[in-house]
Amino acid sequence: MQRGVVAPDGVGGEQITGGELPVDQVDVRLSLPDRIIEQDLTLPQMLLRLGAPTWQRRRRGQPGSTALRLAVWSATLGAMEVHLVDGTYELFRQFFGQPPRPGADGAEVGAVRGVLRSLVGLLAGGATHVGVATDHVIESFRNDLWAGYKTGVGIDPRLAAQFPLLEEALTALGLVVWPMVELEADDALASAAEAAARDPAVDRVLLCTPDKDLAQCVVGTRVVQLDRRRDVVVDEDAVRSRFGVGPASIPDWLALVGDSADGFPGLPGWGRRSAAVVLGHYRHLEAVPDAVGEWDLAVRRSVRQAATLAATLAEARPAALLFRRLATLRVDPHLLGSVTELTWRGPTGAWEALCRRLRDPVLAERALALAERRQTAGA
Ligand SMILES: [Mn+2]
Repeated sequence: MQRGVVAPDGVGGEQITGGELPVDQVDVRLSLPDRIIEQDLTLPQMLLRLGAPTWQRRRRGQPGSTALRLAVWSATLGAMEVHLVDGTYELFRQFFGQPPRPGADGAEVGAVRGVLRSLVGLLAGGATHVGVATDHVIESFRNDLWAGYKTGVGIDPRLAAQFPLLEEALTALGLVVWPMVELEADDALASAAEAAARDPAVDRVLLCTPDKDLAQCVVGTRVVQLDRRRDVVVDEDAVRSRFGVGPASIPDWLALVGDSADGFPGLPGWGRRSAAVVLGHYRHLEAVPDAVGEWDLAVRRSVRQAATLAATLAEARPAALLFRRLATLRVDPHLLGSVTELTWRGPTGAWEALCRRLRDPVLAERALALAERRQTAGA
């Protein structure tokens, strides 16, 4: 695997490892892949497209951050990344973010078109291995475990009707799609992430969703979450600073705090902070003693109403364990065999007809041209 090298002016091929280095002293042309040069981007835009992990808004303007980003980026260049996209989230996001738009047959297609445009943008930005998970039906095995778990009831019919079209459209674009029925899209993302991370050729797995459920799948800087809307990468350190616990404790944390989006309440009185302090120490629910007198002294002192919380947990333990089961993503070892299955090789023969249904010839052309450029570059 070829690694990129960033060369400061006049010092050919030298790797930057730190220190201050103004952007205008770096000859980035030396090591950029063609796909990035073609687009005539500024350096920050290139870094963003290449997915340099530290390129986050909150770092902007920090002293030394340019050199740091360059060093990280040079390590990332040429690296193999796998993008696992939450199709359900993308469809909701586009539905509420795009004006309505009828397709050729009069049916609403605005959200599907928005997702396709967004994903063609992801490919144009350099993504090579992509899989998309959707909730073919919103209901899953979790609805049998808890009556209040989220269902498809109340979803705008103009949104619900676009799910089958989305799956068809993504397939036509040439992407791998996992339409989930018994398990949810979240479970598919967890399954694919685990399979991809096992492959030593993979440098980084990006779970493209801001959903906090997926924080349990984050591993170091190798399996991370990417919030595409805000351009924020969440690695294991970021999970810890956001939730106060590591990825392994996220299902326990969600069980105590609850998840209104998924439809379970958590335990009364327990909040983000108390869950973080208690699970930060004990990691899992089973390890938290029933009697507050047996709690670690520092933990007892740093949560308010410790006695009440301990009593609530002692009494509602079966419910807490059930909620944790709901919050725990289920890995299907057969979902993804090899990451090479996820290589994007361009649209299928159904693509142009599909874009005619969406009344979007520009999108059709963009994906076809991109595929052609890839083929030329790879030949
Ligand atoms: Mn979720």
